[in-house]
Amino acid sequence: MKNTIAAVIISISCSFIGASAYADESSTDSNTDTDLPVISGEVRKVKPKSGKITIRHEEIPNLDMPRMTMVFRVDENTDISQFEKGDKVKFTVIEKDGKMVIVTIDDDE
Ligand SMILES: [Cu+2]
Repeated sequence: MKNTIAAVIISISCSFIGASAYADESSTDSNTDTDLPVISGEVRKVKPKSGKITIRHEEIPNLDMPRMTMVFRVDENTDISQFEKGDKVKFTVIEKDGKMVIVTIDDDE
């Protein structure tokens, strides 16, 4: 739960700063059961059998990560076989046991 506390502190400090880059994301606490920011990215490589997908991603505010290309994990319930190199995607991601695990991923249409 330390991450939750940190996230709350970050959003509080952002609202004090006012015109921050995260202002839009922090206002999306609507009717979803999670307030994870949705990240845009482009697929570089997919390994469906091992549950790994390489994405060139934009900034990830909840992981305090700048834009980069990296490998993400998906759990066994997430089918990534539909994706291929060059696909534009939108996804949410958490850190779990030191690994970046995708929670949701969809085509960016
Ligand atoms: Cu990254």
